[in-house]
Amino acid sequence: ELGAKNIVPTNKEPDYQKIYDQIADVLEDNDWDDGSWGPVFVRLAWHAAGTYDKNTKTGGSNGATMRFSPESDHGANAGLKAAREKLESIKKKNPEISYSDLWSLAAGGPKIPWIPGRKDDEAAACTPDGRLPDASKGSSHLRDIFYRMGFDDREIVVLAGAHALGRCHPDRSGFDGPWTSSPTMFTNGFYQELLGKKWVEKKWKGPKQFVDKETGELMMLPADLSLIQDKAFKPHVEKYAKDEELFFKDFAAVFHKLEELGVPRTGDEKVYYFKTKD
Ligand code: CCH
Repeated sequence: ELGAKNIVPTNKEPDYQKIYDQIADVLEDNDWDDGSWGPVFVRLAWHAAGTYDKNTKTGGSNGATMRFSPESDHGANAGLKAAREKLESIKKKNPEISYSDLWSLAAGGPKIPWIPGRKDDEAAACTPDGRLPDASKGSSHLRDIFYRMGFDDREIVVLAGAHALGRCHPDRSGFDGPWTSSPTMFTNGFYQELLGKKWVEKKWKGPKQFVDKETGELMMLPADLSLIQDKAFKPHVEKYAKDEELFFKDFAAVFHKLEELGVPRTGDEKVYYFKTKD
C-alpha cells in the first residue's frame, strides 16, 4: 500500500542558493592572505576547467580530477590543496553536490550564469601535466594554451582580468605580490594597472617578474605583460581599462564558457543566478 509516508524523494535537487550562501559565509577570514578565500577559489575553479582540450574533449570542469595525484601534484596546482580542503566543510554539509559543481559554484558571482550537473570522475581521468599556462612565457604560448580550450584573443584578455583578484605566493608559484591594491575586490583594475604603471624587472633571485617602478608593491607576470606587447591583445586591454561595465558583462559570459568546458549538456538545463546577501 502506497501512503505518503512511503514516498521517498530520490534525485533530490540540491538547494544551490543555500550552498552558495554557505560558501559566501566562509570567504572572509583574516588569517588567510588579504582576508578572503575568494581569489584562491577562483583559481581552483579555473585550474579545474582550464585543462580542457577541444580536440580530444578531455579535461575541463567536469570530473574534479584535481582531487587525485598526479593532477594534484602538477606544478601549476601548487597551493590549491588548501582551497579544496576549505571547501570540504561545505561538501560535508551538502553531500548531494558533486565536487566539480562545488568548485565551480565557489567561483561564482551574482552576474555569472551557472548550471549544475557536473559529475565527478576518477583518478584515471586526470589530465596530463602542461595544459595550464606557463606564467614565464608570452603571447604565442597563451594562444597555444587558450585556443586549445576554444577561446579567442578577446576572451584570453577578458579572462586575464581575473588577476585583479589575489596575489602570487613564493611558496606556490614562486612569484610574489598582488596585481592590484584591492586584491579582494573584483574590478577592471588589472587592465588599468597594466597600462597605467611603468613596469620594471624585479631584482631578486626568484623567477623573472615585473614590479611597478614607483612603489615596487604591485606585480605583473611575463605572461601578463605580453598582453600589452602583443598588437592583437592590446586593444582589448585598452577597451576593458576604459569600460568596467563592459568588462563585467564580458567576463560573466566568458567565465561561464570556461566553467562549461567538458560538461555534457542538452541545452534544456536551468540556468541559475545567485543573490548576494548585501
Ligand atoms: Fe592566474 N595566476 N594565470 N588566472 N590566477 C596566479 C594566480 C591567480 C596565470 C598565472 C598565475 C588566469 C590566467 C592565468 C587567478 C585567476 C586566473 C598565479 C599565482 C600565477 C603564476 C599563484 C600563486 O602563487 O598563488 C597565467 C600565466 C595565466 C594565463 O592566462 C585566469 C584565466 C584566471 C581566472 C579566470 C587568480 C584569482 C589568482 C590569485 C590566486 C590567489 O591565491 O590569490
